[in-house]
Amino acid sequence: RSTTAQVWGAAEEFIRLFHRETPGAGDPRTRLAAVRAELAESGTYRHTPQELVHGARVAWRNSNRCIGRLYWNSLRVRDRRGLTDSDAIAAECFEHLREATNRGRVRPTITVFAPDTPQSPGPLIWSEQLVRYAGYGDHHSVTVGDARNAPLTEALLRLGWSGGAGTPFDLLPLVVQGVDDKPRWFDTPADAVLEVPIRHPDGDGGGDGWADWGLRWHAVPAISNMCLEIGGIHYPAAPFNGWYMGTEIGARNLADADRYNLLPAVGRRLGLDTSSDRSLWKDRALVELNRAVLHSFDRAEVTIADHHTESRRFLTHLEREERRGRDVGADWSWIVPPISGSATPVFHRTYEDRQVSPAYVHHPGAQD
Ligand code: HEM
Ligand code: NRG
Repeated sequence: RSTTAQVWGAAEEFIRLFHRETPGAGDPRTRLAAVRAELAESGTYRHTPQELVHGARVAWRNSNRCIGRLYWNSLRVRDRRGLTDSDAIAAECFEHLREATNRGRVRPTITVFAPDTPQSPGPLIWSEQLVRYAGYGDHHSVTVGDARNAPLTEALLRLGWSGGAGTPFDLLPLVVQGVDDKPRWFDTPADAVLEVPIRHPDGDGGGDGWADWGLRWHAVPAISNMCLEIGGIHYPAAPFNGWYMGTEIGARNLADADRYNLLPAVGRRLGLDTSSDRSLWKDRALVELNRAVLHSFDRAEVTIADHHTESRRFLTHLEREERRGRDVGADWSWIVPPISGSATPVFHRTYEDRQVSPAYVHHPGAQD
């Protein structure tokens, strides 16, 4: 836990940044005096709604692993700092999903729940994302579903969840731990989650039976296990979302050998020679799987970016920030897309990977 002196140091830096970057916010001195007094009195302080909005946006701007930062200043912020109980938090997470999904026109959104206080830690969302598919089996051999979520699936079964239908795409309940409470699980309402069936644009020319295969993915990636840190205040439950970049699904979630491991099946459907690495069947299967993902989201009219477009936007972001006199940190190994890296402009340069605040940070012990 942070000392009052540490909170004050971070608070002062943030309040100055907020006033520097917010036209009309005026001289920071009055606000700094008020924060100082509140801190001395209570050991914490409350952000104004405007400070919260700017803090959440700047935390996105400071996310070195994120290629999608061009639109950082239009993040929608849902202020739910009054909520500490798991049932109210779960209900607002589901409402977040509905609003962010927006029937396919995905809107970058964050919902901020109660912060840590000197009296007690804030609420915690155990689920890595608001929408996750079950992984059944044990850690070593997951037989059905998303192996990444096998630990969460097991935790849910221990908490009394009776399991899903046993398909590869069973929606897991959301696990929330309210303030002064144990973790509880909440079934995800069907109307809160939009999913996209995966088809290939060439129909059977892209290999037999994509339609009958039953592949799907959810429309909205909403990370729910990172802590939002603004000016020394920690918001441990602050789920946020943007839209997907196609490669996240087509080159990682469905393709990684320790996730859905679909490349061999795609290769066979395409009639490729899967007996030799040198036929580049994996590379060809990756391209076709990624074409299928982009095509399917387009067909369903759900927002998704391709990696070429999102890479160009990121360079625009770098230029724009530079013109504003701000350095942009970035982590090359996360920014460069997992396929065709060298065909995108983000590959051909280096970045400074400095950590600055406000920030989204992983809770200790959480998956990265
Ligand atoms: C990471 C794209 C919106 C914060 C990433 C990654 C991609 C990405 C491709 C790497 C993910 C991976 O390799 O697993 C996008 C796109 C967005 C978007 C296309 C569309 C608007 C946002 C928003 C926030 C955000 C709204 C926060 C407000 C982050 C953070 C990470 C990240 C913190 C690192 C996650 C980690 O460490 O596991 N983003 N993003 N992004 N993004 Fe974004
Ligand atoms: N790769 C993960 C999601 C990580 C964040 N990606 C975003 N974030 N696009 C996956 O589910 O595939 N976002 O806030 O839009």
